[in-house]
Amino acid sequence: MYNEISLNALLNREGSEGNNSMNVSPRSSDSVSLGLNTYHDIIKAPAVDPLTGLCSKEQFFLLAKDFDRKHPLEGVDAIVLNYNKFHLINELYGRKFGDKVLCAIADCVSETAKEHGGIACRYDADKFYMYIKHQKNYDFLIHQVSDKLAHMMKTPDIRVRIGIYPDLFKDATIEQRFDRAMQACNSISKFSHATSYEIYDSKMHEKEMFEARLLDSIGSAFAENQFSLAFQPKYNVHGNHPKLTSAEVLIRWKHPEFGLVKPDFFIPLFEENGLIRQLDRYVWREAAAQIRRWKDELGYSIPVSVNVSRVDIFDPDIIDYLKQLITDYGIETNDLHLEITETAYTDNVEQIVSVVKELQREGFMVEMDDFGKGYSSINMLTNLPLDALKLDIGFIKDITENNKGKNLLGCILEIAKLLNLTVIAEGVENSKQYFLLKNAGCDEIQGFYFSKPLASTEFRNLLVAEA
Ligand code: G
Ligand code: G
Ligand code: MN
Repeated sequence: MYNEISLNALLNREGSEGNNSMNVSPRSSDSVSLGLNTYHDIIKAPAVDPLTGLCSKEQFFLLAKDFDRKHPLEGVDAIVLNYNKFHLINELYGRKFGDKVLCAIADCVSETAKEHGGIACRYDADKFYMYIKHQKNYDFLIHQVSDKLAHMMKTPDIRVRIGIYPDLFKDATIEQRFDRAMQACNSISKFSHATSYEIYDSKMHEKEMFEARLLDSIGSAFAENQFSLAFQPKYNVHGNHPKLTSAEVLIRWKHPEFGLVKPDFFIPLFEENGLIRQLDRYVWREAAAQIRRWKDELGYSIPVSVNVSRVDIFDPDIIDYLKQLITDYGIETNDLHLEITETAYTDNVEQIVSVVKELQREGFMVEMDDFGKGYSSINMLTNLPLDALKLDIGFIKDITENNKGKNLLGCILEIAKLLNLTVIAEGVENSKQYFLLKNAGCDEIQGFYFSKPLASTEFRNLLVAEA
């Protein structure tokens, strides 16, 4: 039934019945009046998605563009539908059933698009796109693309995250509009329990523009030394008096226009476009140089830990680069500790295990950062090469008021002792938290209770004062 595409092409005014929708069959030139080039492109592009019979995404974009060309003043909406946890349906009920559900979704989505004078396609896997006439209200989507389906298929409730880009800014290309709809879609939590939609708004637009300008200024940031290192003290709390023993290096960006930009904001941006590798290498080199300077000035080494992005783990030269740093500055591998975020371990277990094993063989100390933030698993801990565990700030936050948290802390510390891991608590802000963590057996403590991150000279002064 799907060999001949009969999709409701957009709002072609030459179409029949006075409404501005019509059927487009890309294989018969008489039923559609497109420009010659477009027509050529359309027949060259794969026509259908073989599983669902919806038009292919290539066709979809060509038809949407063609509509825009013909109806520059018509309001339209770009809509992205992301069906949650679809792989679970495959796993629980088998692929064949999964395929059936996808076809049912395709029918629902394409019917909805048709009813609103538009077209639909399956973008990939369980992601669908719709391009429809501009709507004033989108509540109908919830029923049309999820409730109705769940009814039809009797599947476990199917949740959809829906992102919408209404045609407000006439300057955007079709691809940009769908990217923005996708951004709106991604702003809905993956863990949301109901089907919901989000409309791309001016706040998202501003954020996007800000990010673009930040990315644009990265080149001059390196050239003009806008990045600097802050050192947050880490105290060993075994004895009666806490002892300042090391620091975590945190990057700071002093932007000439935006002021101090927080790493929480720009690290993910740098990770997305791969620049994180350059940034982290810069930080590691500066940290190694600082370890050297303190060694010369004080006569002893102060180990510091640097953050290693999950992206760095895929850098084939990471080990050689770090080894070279040690040689260049004449320091020891155990002076430079490496903090690797917990989610890097869950994302790509095999890669990380081999890289971390090699780093440890070379003598580097490896700390798992943000432990307790993601899907921490005890099994993961026993199987991974590691020297230290850094408890996530979120875990510490309400630990003094939370009995479950206290018990869990006890368990984690017991397991850590069995595995010979040092346990570091970060984000410790007050004496109540401090004493609870110290008495429970944490080895090191970092946080505002002792000190905020400091400039290198301030950190040195503190070292000297406490020696
Ligand atoms: O203190 P602060 O707001 O600086 O840190 C925010 C987050 O940014 C932390 O999760 C920290 O791990 C990360 N971060 C800080 N400095 C660096 C760095 O040099 N490289 C990487 N990859 N992450 C960093
Ligand atoms: O790399 P990591 O995710 O561990 O980075 C630590 C982050 O926590 C940094 O942003 C640092 O500035 C911040 N931080 C450090 N100590 C405290 C603290 O005691 N309280 C709070 N709220 N934040 C802290
Ligand atoms: Mn860290």
